[in-house]
Formats: sequence, structure tokens, C-alpha cells
Amino acid sequence: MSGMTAAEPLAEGEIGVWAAPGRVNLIGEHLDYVGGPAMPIAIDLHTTVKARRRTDGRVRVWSSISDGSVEFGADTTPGDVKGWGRYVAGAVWSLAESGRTTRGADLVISSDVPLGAGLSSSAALECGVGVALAGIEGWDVDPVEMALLCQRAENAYAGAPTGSMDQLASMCGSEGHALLIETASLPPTVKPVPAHWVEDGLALLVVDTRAKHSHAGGEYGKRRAQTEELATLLGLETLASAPPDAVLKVEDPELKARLRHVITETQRVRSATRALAARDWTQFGQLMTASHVSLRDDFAVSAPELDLTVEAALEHGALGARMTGGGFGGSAIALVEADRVEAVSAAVTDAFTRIDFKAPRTFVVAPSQGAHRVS
Ligand code: GAF
Repeated sequence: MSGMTAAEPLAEGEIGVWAAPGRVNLIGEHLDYVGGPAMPIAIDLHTTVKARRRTDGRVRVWSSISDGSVEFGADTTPGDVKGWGRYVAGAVWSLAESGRTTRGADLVISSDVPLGAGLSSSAALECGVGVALAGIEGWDVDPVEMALLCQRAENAYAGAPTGSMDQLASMCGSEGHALLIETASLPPTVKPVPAHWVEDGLALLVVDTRAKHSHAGGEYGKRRAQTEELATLLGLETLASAPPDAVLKVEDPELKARLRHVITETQRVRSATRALAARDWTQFGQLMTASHVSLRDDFAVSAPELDLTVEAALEHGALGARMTGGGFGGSAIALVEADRVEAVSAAVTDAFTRIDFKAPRTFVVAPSQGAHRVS
């Protein structure tokens, strides 16, 4: 991972530039906090952090993400900084908690990862700041460790009870590869697996529905609490290890449905891993669609805009389509023949316009490199 192991700190006055990508998850949703697998890719949209050392223990941040600047001490603690700056201060705090307190920094941030679109703009920001601080200080931080530190920033500083998938994808992304993440162990494991859909004439279309989502909101936390309740009920350390017949032991219909998602989604990731290796895109697409149905009906984290996207994409020839990320709004993805991208985008946009949804944004993404130094 270039730029991650800067042996030397930046010289006084020297400016370095680092970038960290957003992600889309191909399959394996809401499993990264139940000890299950996920298969995201880092995408070619980034948060860029221009950084320079300071020595007075202050961190000053300017951002075009949202107007304005923030300033805080390198000894910041949760609660000090609110708004978008909490992701930056969270990374500073989390690194300090791991024994790496910055001597101070000036940071200028810009990003082309759309905000609140379910493409991990917050993880890209945390990871971008993390690698920039490591770079200016000359700290050697393993990408998985950095991802976990950034997840801690998100959980304990920014207040969103997420798993580690987004930060792992942003830190460990690899061009031309999907990442097979296993969260049963701590630290999780991340294995890049070749993803050849582009060579095979396909494209991964993202539809940002512009229905805003947020993980600091209650629904994500509620799902997480339900999975914890289920694990306790079944006497399991990790819910993803539940055998298929565990659903028979759960009476409450809502909890039963949540468990069914966890079990079937885990199986789908296993099948998707085989389909990806075999370049069996028909099968891969069907698994994506089945994942969406499960997230919609059993885990109940979809939104009308996401369902409409999936429906319209499939009707117009997509091999598979699903919501991606936490849900409740945000983005969906569709696997389509490269020469059908325009037609599928137009069909989705048309379906949105017909029922007065805000026009979606559509674009194609490819598996990309994780956080790195740019210059
Ligand atoms: C969000 C979270 F940040 C991830 O950790 C993951 O749980 C995802 O929702 C659902 O798979 O992106």
C-alpha cells in the first residue's frame, strides 16, 4: 500500500497529498457486526487530504466538503468537535489512543465521494486523515490496523455504531479486485480476489438515489441490537455462525426474519465467491438480487427508491441489482452489460421521474486502489 509506510516524517513546511476512496459493497450486507463475511470494492471516488506538519499541538482543517474550517487540539476527546469535523477529530483522537499523538497539522480536505449516498464518505474522510497524519509524522501503520482505528473514530467519536467493512475497504482496496472480508476474528481478515467483470464486457452501475441515509440515526442501531439479542438467545458468540435450523428456535417473527437474512446472506457470500472466481456473472447477478430481496423483506433496511432502482434495472436487462451499504436510502448497484449502461440509467431515471422522486445520479465504478499517497 504505497504511502502507508512513510519511514520519514514530512520536513517542516513540506506539503503532502493523500487520498482515500469510498466503497460499494457487492454482497454480504449487515454482516460485518455479526462476525460474517462481506465483499466490497474500493471505488474510484476519493477524499483527498493535503497536509502539512505543525508543532504546536493544534489541528486546523479546511474543507470544501461542507463550507468552513475547524480547529482543535491534538488531545481532542469525543464531544469536542461536532458536524463533519468530528470524523477528522475522531481519527486524530483514535490514533492518539493508540499511542500516536500528532504534533499538530494543517489539513485541506476535498472529496468527490457524494455525502450521505451510502458510499462511505465518512470512512473515506477518516481514512484520508489517518493516512495523512501517519504520512506527515512518519508512522508505519498497517492498513488493517488503520481501518480499525478509523472504525473506532466512527463509533466512539462520531457516534455511529457501524462495523469495520467501510474502513477496511477504503484502506485495503486493490485495483481489479474485490475484497473478501471475514469478521469472525479480530482483527478481521481481508483477501483481495480478482474481479474480472470489466474484461468480460460488464459494468457496475451505481445509482445514488439521493434519498439521504445516516448511520447515526436509530434504525441501523436497532438492527444491530436485534442481532445481539438473537446471539444471546441462541447462545452464540457470532450470529453469522448460526446453523440454518436456528430459525426454528426463534418465535418472534421479526427476529426470525432478521436471523434468516444473516444466515442466507452468509451463504450467498460463499456462493458469490465461487461465482466471482468462475466468472459466472449470471449466477453472481442472481445472488445480488436475492441479497436485495432479503435486505428488503427480512432485514427491512431498504427504501422505496432503492426497490424502484432494482426493479427498473432488472426490467431493463441488468444481470443483478441490489441496495449497497447500510440502506434506508443511499445507493443501489446493478451489474449490466457495458453497452446497456445508458439504457439502464435512463430507465431508472425515467422510473424516478414518473413518480416524482428526485432525479437519481448514475455512474459506473471500478475496483480501485485503497488509501495512498498521491504526491
Ligand atoms: C454501513 C456500515 F458502516 C458498515 O459497517 C456495514 O454494517 C454496512 O452499513 C452494512 O453492511 O455501511
